[in-house]
Amino acid sequence: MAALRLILGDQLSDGVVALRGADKSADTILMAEVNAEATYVRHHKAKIAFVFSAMRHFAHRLRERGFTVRYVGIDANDNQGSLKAQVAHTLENHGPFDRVVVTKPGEWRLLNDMETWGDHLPVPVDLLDDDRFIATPRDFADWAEGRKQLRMEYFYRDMRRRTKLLMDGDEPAGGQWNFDHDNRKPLPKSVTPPPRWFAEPDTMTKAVIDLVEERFSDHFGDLDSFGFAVTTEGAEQARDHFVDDILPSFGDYQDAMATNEPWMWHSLLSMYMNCGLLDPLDVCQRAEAAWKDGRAPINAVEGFIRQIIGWREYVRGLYWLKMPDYKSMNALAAQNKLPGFYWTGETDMACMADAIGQTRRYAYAHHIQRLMVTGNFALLAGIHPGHVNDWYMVVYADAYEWVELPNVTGMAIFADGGIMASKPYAASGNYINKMSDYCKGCRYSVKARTGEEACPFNYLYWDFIARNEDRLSGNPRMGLIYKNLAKQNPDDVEAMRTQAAAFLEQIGAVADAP
Ligand code: FAD
Ligand code: DLZ
Ligand code: SF4
Repeated sequence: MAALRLILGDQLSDGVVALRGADKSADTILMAEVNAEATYVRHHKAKIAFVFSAMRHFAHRLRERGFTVRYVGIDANDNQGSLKAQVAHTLENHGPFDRVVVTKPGEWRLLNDMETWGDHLPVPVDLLDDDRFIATPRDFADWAEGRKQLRMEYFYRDMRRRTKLLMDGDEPAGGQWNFDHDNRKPLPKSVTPPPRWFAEPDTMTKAVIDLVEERFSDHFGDLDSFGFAVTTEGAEQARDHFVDDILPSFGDYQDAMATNEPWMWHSLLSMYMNCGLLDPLDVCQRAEAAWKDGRAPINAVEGFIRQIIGWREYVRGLYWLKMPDYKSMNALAAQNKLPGFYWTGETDMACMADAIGQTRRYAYAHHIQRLMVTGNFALLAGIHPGHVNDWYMVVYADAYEWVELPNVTGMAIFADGGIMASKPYAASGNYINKMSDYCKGCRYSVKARTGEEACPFNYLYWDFIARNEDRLSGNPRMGLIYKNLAKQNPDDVEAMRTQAAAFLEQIGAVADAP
């Protein structure tokens, strides 16, 4: 008998488990562009175009490999609007099939839904574990068991041992696990980020761009600069460009930001790894080979590999360990609304305008912009985690809840109360000034803490520290900050808090009265 094998938009890997063991002469592969997935959050137009075009190219690739593929476009007459309805419709009209085979989805909401499909469909549903990660959710749970703190650094060391990446026997290559102290440099004036490779949209991608522009015209973001690769070969070209031309300086300026420089030395590979076009372990092995051949220094290669086998694996493990409760955590009782400029980019804060502007244009911002600019602002302004998570899910081409949620709720806004980070990543304008040139072109003064010219990050920072004193002063890593607060003139603190309240009111962030 024949199986119906469903492949989702982020399962575009040749070796994905649902394809393994398929009988090409009998089975059918189902891929469907459905409204439910395109609008459960109102994804950036470029994300929808990227996923749809990559799905269409992958379907073509599967046909070339000899599979029978039923591809349902978003405008197809028989499009049922959701994955479950599309599967039911296919079983009824294009069978007979004796079972449905699916790789477990990356998001809890969809797995939870799929677990009930078998109760409603006429055939059983085989939900297979996604093995495109190094650690399984079980591995992570075992690692987490009995630990008081789930610090990424220790998990990462286990992943190094397991993958044997950058290992010299049992010891870390180069004598250290982590070379981060070499990786915190601001960008010197004399150094310019290198030009980057982008894909030229082919006919199929252009058609998808037109379709998305028309059908999802009210979604956030622009499509004019669309340059994502949408095939395995294209993603491999992006990977090789990164490893050959960019990786050697990846570490040096990893935390740096610069006006109108969206890419710096970042890899721009997350969207390809997250949708399955690139294999993360293979990417890491190629980076390691560059170090072994003397093409890239250890601080760059270790820093890069840590992001993938460390952070990427860690956040996925944490997500599956803590969901579904993780999504409703709000440890700092943040209640405010997301200001409108998160959507328009229209604000006098030069750092926010730059990060949001490039997010609209490219569906991309690098880590420090996400964490220390837009994330930090949301933390300081006390914006409700639901609003912050929605925004991050909407705006980035690489956003899937398994990776977005821990990064926002855990890392950026401390809404999990310290499960992920040992203290909030709260910072005044001083940090942004140190790591970027934004403040030079800003109408606010980063040196001023109160008054018309004062940088909002400054008074919002002290308001955040003061209003969370009961929650955070017991945290040993916050001790110095609270000592500093105690030393300040109470009138100065009060003035900053008053200005913070007025500013939040002015930008429309203050929560409506219950
Ligand atoms: P690089 O800087 O080149 O890093 C290399 C790779 O390491 C990335 O491609 C990514 O796969 C991985 N990586 C690096 N940092 C992280 C991290 N903290 N968590 C998981 N993987 C990491 N990443 C997403 O893939 N999707 C998201 O929705 C997402 N949302 C984020 C939201 C916030 C508030 C923050 C602070 C971070 C978020 N990240 C997210 C993590 C990180 O910012 C992006 O992975 C990175 O910016 C992608 O760009 P890049 O490929 O150029 O990364
Ligand atoms: C992100 C996305 C979008 C925009 N559209 C589709 C789609 O139409 N069909 C599909 O199969 N997958 C899509 N995806 C990816 C899914 O949302 C993703 O598989 C789940 O969120 C689980 O990670
Ligand atoms: Fe951002 Fe403040 Fe610097 Fe302006 S002065 S760019 S608001 S940190």
